[in-house]
Amino acid sequence: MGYLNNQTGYRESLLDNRSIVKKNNYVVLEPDGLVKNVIPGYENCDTTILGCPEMGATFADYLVTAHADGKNAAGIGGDGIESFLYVISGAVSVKNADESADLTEGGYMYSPADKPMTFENKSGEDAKLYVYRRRYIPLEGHSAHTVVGNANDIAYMDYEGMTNAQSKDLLPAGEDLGFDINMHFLKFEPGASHGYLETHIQQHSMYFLQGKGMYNLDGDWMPLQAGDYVFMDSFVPQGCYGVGTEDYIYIYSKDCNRDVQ
Ligand code: UGY
Ligand code: MN
Repeated sequence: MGYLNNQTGYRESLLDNRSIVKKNNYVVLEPDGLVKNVIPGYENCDTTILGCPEMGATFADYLVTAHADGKNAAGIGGDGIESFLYVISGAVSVKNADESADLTEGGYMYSPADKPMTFENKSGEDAKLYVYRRRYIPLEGHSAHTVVGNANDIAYMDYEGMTNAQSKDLLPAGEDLGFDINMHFLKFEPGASHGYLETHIQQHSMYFLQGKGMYNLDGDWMPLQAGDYVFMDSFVPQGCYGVGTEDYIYIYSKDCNRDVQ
């Protein structure tokens, strides 16, 4: 076992890591394996690319730790790319051509494809951010608009007739065809599950915010928990149940409101 360095703690990490990469199918990235990427525009930030076209995703998403004075002043998105930023912890200020806002935990901004979004951490403490960007698919007669909100201010709704599984929508894509993506929360009480194994054309990115569960991805049962990330390609069979003592919650993206490209 000479190739495993058990003096620095790497040994356990190498043996225990649950990450799995099946390109054009599903990808699980657990926090232990994430590496920092240098990305032009991000200053004083630790930034990791998660979902990306290299996996088969039609989007790119990122986990960003913005240190004190960390920022992206060059702007995320614009030139046909829509963007979304969610505050996992800490606080940042965000801005686009329409609006500026001070976001705290649970806060988010969606910025349409013609409006780059900037952020800056003026709080003096680290802020952990989830950032998503995707090439917008226009629809004649409709357009998306800037949305600023906080997930904590949005009530959960029963999910597909169940009371022990609930969801909330962060963007108004259900009422407005101008939006070609939505961002949702799903919450499962311990023991609660999807009502069926889903198969659908939409891709997902998922970041697990709380709790533990067992997730079926293309027939593989995976233990997934807070801090984990998942990319799912189109038609990956998917479903989960919550385990443990606290609710199992994740934020996820889902493309919507467009025909097959
Ligand atoms: O909306 C969804 O497709 C969602 N229920 N998928 C999932 O949680 N894997
Ligand atoms: Mn789904």
